[in-house]
Amino acid sequence: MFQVIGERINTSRKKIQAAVTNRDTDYIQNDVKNQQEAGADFIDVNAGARIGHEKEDMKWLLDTIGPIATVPLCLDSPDPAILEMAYGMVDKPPMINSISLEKERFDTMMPFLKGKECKIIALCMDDTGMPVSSDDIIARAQKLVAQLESIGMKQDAIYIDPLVQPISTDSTKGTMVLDAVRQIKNQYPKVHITGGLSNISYGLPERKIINRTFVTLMMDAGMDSAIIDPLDSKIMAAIRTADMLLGNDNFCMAYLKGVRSGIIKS
Ligand code: THG
Repeated sequence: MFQVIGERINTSRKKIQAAVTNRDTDYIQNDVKNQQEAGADFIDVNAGARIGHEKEDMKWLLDTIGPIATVPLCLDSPDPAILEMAYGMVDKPPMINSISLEKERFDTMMPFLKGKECKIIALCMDDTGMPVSSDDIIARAQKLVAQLESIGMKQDAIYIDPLVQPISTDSTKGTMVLDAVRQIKNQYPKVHITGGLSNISYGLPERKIINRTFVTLMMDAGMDSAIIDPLDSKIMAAIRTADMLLGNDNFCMAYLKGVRSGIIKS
């Protein structure tokens, strides 16, 4: 089944930033409960937006969310020191978001990850920047999988993020990532494919219809997880329906349950 990483606890979102600044425990706990009830399999926690406050904000968020979290957390920071601190504060094995091929981040993250019980999101990013072709995405994914396997990580603990790029400036950016995902999934059936989707629609109007059409195409290519807002009922319904149509929902049980509970509506 498709795995939803709930993206809402992110200080780049205005209301979350205000709640974090004011140390509003109820607001944060309610938001997490809502995401869990809507079907989030992981809760992403990103405290990066208040410059100079990431460490104390991340600490406070984890202290606040820990007691009510029923699902594992997805610890989201580009800073290995923040990830290391956060890893020490969770009671369920987390997802770590992220490692990349950028030398500094890679060289710090690898020894830290060795022997840890966790899942890892691996970004197809290196010191030259974003990937420029399907083959480039695939080559980066291959490097990441090989390196992570070399420190004992199992393929099904690895979540490759191919890095979605805007279609508004280059009409090939959709097929570039779709083709790459298809080939990565073909080569490594146990490796997961995840990522944010909203970059695809950057610069265009009515972004949500683009994002939710794109996620179903990505699912056909092999994406089996995404970082999304689980309270967006339209994208959730599209994901549940696509999962059923792709054969990942025995006897359509999850679909039928979703319809009965009102989560899935046309
Ligand atoms: N890959 C990985 N991790 C990621 C991303 C990714 N983490 C961060 C981000 N991208 C995914 N998370 C979010 C969280 C919130 C929003 C978008 C992505 C969001 N954005 C509103 C907007 O853009 O309109 C802001 C609205 C507001 O201010 O409230 O909500 O790609 N591995």
